[in-house]
Amino acid sequence: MAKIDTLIFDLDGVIVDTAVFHYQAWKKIADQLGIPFTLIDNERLKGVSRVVSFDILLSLGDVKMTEADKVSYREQKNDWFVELITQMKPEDTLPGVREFISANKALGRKIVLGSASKNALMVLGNIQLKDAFDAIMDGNTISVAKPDPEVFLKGASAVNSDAESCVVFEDAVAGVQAAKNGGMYCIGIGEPDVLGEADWVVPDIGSIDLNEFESKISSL
Ligand code: B16
Ligand code: MG
Repeated sequence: MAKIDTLIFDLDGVIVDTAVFHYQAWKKIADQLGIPFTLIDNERLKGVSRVVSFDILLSLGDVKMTEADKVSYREQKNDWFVELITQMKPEDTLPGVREFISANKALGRKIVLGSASKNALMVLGNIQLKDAFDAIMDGNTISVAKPDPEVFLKGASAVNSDAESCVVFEDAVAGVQAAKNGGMYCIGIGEPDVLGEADWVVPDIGSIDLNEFESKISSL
């Protein structure tokens, strides 16, 4: 039995609702390129890096382009995304997240970020939550995209924890797979029919009952 001492949070779709901003920015690129792109297609882009996201988008329309053109489309998408996140405020933190983090910090647990985003620090700065984290792993500190477990394993090791002592909170299929590939207990944030590989699926952090959470993790 492992004692859970570390909680690793994904950012987009778990702490803040920036998943919708990613979708809006990619949708503009898709429209420019004449690629059909729906919210269902967007599930495949969640949690994966910007480079992989654009390759998936291009594959949806069977569009090919040079590497130089890819770079400029990715930059354009990021400019639109950054425009949206610069407006973010502490009130944009998803309901219950601050309280859940505080309650777990009070129990002595380490709080870690495990995000694929290169914009994670900007988002955490804008919502004024950066100081709550004992370690931050993001798109600038990792080399392989989810579903590879690198981001979570590096996060665990940054706070001297190991995989069996961590719980990961993830909203993306690729992120749930990354947590499971790393040997970690994973709480899916979203729909059970999308995140079926997670150990427990809840609609959002705010709906997690603390007693139920303690009872689940104490039996691991
Ligand atoms: P950026 P997460 C991920 O963040 C997003 O879910 C994914 O849609 C995005 O492509 C990726 O970050 C890269 O983001 O373009 O800002 O570097 O969910 O892992 O926190
Ligand atoms: Mg996410």
